[in-house]
Amino acid sequence: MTFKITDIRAREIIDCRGFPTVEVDVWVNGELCGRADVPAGRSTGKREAVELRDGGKRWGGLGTTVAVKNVVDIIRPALVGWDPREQRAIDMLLCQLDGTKNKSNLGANAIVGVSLGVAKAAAKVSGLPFYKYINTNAHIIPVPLVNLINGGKLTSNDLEIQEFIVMPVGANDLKHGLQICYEINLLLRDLIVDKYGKIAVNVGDEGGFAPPMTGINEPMKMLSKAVKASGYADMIIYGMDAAASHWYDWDKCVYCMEGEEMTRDDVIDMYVKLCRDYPIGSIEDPLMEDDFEGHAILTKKLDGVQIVGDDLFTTNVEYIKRGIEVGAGNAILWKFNQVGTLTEALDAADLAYRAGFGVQVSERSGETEDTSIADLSVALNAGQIKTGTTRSERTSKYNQLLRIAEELGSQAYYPGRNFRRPF
Ligand code: 2PG
Ligand code: MG
Repeated sequence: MTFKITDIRAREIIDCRGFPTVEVDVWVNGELCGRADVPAGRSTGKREAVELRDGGKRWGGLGTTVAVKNVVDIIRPALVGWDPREQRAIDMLLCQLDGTKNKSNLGANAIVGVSLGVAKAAAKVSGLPFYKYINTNAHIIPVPLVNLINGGKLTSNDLEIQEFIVMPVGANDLKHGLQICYEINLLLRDLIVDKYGKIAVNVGDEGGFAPPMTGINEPMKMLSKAVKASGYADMIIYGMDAAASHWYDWDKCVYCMEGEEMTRDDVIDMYVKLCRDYPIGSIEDPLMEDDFEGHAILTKKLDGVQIVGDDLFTTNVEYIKRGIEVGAGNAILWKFNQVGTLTEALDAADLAYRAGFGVQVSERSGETEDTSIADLSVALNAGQIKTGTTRSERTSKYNQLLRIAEELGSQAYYPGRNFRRPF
């Protein structure tokens, strides 16, 4: 049977923040086969592929009608007639059509929607679940990194560090792990209400609480209090996304926390002390995104702790290579829209694995009900996923993972403490 893309349609839809984003439909042999929504970041790295926004008055300048038009007028005519299973060739063609290094011509939001939509259409015509189409050996159900306390750009509080996370590494499986994390979340809620009042349990962009805290000690103290109260302390390790570029003063070249200016050495000392005080398993973007050398120093100092590059690597082989060469970090954050096509993002994961780096699949702070990253985390056998706490655009990913785990049955493997290197 031959399969040919017969149409590609696109529209502007609304993401979880109420911002417009792009949705792409890929039709094969006259039938709608693949639909993909494009996520969007807010605490973005400066080396990410560029999403096209309309500017002007409409929707505060955030409109995506130009990106939608690029899909329909430029990409569609180039892809009609292609077999959707030719993912690499199609993605390379998308890069060619764009012609820039950072996808700023057609827009990464146009390109990523088509790339993912094509992959989902190919899975459908192949008669396979999406995760299985990407990898027949997909069987690892990831450990969730549940960010219970939110700060940084994802909230309206003054907490410098973006995400304080629990990882249920001692759980039997994902279902058990989620139960543990959400029980801790309930206890944390009570502690926050007691100390800051009920207004403090409003949530941030990724569904974690956003109380009026600052610094690193106050949130860690309260989080560990909730963990202890839950009785699950021996099953939990902590993670964080420091997103340090966003509390770095780029003019003065210092880090700023709780009104104090800190040098790189001060910040490194802060993490070393923190790792002595708490079982910390994972720190993302601990230093600003240009400091590969500092990341290398910290990775060495915190032997055994996962150091994840998000803004540092932007899921891009060029920067991951640099990180591998100098020993900056030992894991990548994997966000396919940072680089713009699925193929390039899969290459980034391959490169990371070959260098012994971990791969943490991640949401964006702007998500929709599209659950593709759940499937992709299993397809990559990544062993870990960061996809928020409450709010349906987050929990929908966990729910999809629970369905996949059920489908895989006894083949499913939850890596627990081996989340960084599940094999
Ligand atoms: C991050 C992400 C997601 P954003 O920094 O890791 O948690 O945020 O999508 O805004 O870049
Ligand atoms: Mg990050």
